[in-house]
Amino acid sequence: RVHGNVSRDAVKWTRASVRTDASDGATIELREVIYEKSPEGIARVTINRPEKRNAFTPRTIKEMRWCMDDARDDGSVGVIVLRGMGDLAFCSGGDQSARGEGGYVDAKAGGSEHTPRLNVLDLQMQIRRMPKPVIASVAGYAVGGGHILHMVCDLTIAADNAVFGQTGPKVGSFDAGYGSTHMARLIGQKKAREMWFLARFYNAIDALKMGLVNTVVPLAELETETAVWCREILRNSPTAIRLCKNALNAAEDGQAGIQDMGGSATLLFYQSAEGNEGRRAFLEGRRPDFSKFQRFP
Ligand code: S0N
Repeated sequence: RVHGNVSRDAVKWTRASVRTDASDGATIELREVIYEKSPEGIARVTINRPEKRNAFTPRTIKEMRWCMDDARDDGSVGVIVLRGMGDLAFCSGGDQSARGEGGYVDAKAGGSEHTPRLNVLDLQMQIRRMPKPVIASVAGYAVGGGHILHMVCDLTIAADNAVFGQTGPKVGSFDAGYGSTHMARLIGQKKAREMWFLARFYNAIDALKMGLVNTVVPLAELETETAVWCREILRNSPTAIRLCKNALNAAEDGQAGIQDMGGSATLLFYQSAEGNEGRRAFLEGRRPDFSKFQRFP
């Protein structure tokens, strides 16, 4: 009864929107990303640029960040899926046609989006700090900055047509942050150096053997298998999962990781009788009485 199989039924997706902070509740136009939610608590962010193998522009990243923010704040969401539109690519990294002389610019948009920026690093941090699991569901190419996006997700489910690799040394870019250091944690120093220095591509089975992905399934089963993993997560304790993610990150992220885990601890303490005794005493203008709270061994 406790460990029974979860349903393999299709997920009932509904298009979701992201609201601005404006009091009229206006929604933001999503042009390069599709955002969906299911009643069972799954949010799905799809990079929708299949004609470019789902390469991202600064605008794509901005839209993904809005969706991730919404998924974080929505208490009905327990797990987030990240994928690319179509079977050919999860994401092919930064859109090279949007790469100006000094970095990525969104030529189609006006205003500040003409400023070169590397906002994908903010998205990486956001996924790391998301207090809910983020699952990369990978069909086709996950290369360049797209490969790093799947690596910073908590779990990766790969279709058997998935291809992984870094292209930076070929196209004049690199990620000296998580893209290098987290990769080395995942697959080891020698393999990470191989992946970056040679810029080879690896198939799904190679990726599984290297510890880059959690499982490989036939392409036709990718969506179902991703749903099953989401459902298994959703029936487990959200707080236990949150703290485990905090701890696993903290071992790598130093002070920033400890701060994130500290935030979760404070969140729990605020909900305790002991935490509330301090708050109530202050509001009631009396000395707090912590004597009734046990000093656990
Ligand atoms: C993905 C590949 C292997 C697919 O090959 P395939 O199937 O033969 O298709 P193609 O014919 O090559 O592509 C189809 C159409 O899609 C366009 N396209 C594909 N990828 C991109 C791309 N990344 N940018 C722009 N366009 C792309 C093709 O041009 C083609 O268009 P048409 O039909 O009009 O000819 C293959 O396409 C490939 O190798 N792609 C390039 C992969 C790549 O080098 N990506 C960039 C790597 N660098 C980054 O991602 C850096 C960004 C980053 O994440 C980062 C991280 C840390 C710090 C900074 C940054 C930063 O932002 O710079």
